[in-house]
Amino acid sequence: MNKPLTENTEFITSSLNGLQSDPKTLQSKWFYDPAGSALFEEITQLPEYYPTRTELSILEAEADALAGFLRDGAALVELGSGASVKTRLLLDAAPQLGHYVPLDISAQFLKQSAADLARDYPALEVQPIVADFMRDVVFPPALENASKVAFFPGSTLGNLDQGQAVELLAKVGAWPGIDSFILGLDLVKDTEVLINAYNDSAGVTAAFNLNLLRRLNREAGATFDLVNFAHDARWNESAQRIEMHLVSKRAHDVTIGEATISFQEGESIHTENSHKYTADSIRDIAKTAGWQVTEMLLDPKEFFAVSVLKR
Ligand code: AVJ
Repeated sequence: MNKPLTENTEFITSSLNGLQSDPKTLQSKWFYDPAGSALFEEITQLPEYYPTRTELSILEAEADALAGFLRDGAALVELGSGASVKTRLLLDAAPQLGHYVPLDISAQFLKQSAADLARDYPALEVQPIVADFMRDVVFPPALENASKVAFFPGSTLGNLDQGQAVELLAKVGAWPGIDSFILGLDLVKDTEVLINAYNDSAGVTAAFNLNLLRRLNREAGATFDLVNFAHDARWNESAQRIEMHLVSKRAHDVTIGEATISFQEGESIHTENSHKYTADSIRDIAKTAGWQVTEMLLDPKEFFAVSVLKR
């Protein structure tokens, strides 16, 4: 299979491109190599990182209501592959489902989580599709006509800027047979709560951020010395997002193959945007993309929203 090789080439070219831009950037989608995925799992357990457990509490409390949106024989199509507790909460509440279709760019991850779910839900047709859901998803003929409900938990949509988010929602809205969209999004709240969620006291988020440089050293032969960079989480008020940066502590050079990247003291590499929404801004992007929000399920503190969108 040539997928890992292609992905590696894309990681290196896109990273070189970002590091040669001004301001410097690296794409957050590259956080999730095996080490990064393990660190993210650890993040979801941190006391400061409320999104995962809050969304879970909403899904738990409202699983039956959400299952009501899944028709007999329908396909639940998850953006990103979930062998996760969240997926299982929905599957448990909706025995009438016909298909579970996880979409993921990582064939290996997809295979494992699909196998786990197929074993635990023998009545369900588990049909993973290796696909980048930002591009066009092609469904196999057997799924073409199935009624589809998209599921995008975890506030992962928050990584996209508004234009990209609308584009993705519109793309999903054009899938054949698409009926509803269950969308989990983190909400705007007290700035300190937000920043602490991305700057935990145990330093796990810092390690997660710095792992991008480690990955470039491993996979691209880069010469990043991690002690030269500091993790930084900032609230960007006008863009309503948390930004993660890696800030160079001193002026120095790093090489990646033939390329030399020069850093000034205090210069940052912008590594992630995590957009936070309000009830209004969720309705806005949905409407712009041709959807209507019919349900918005919140936790008591109103930290997180699970919305149900209809065509
Ligand atoms: C997986 C994109 C939802 O933005 O909160 C966690 C990733 N970054 N801590 C988020 C993340 C730093 C996470 N998402």
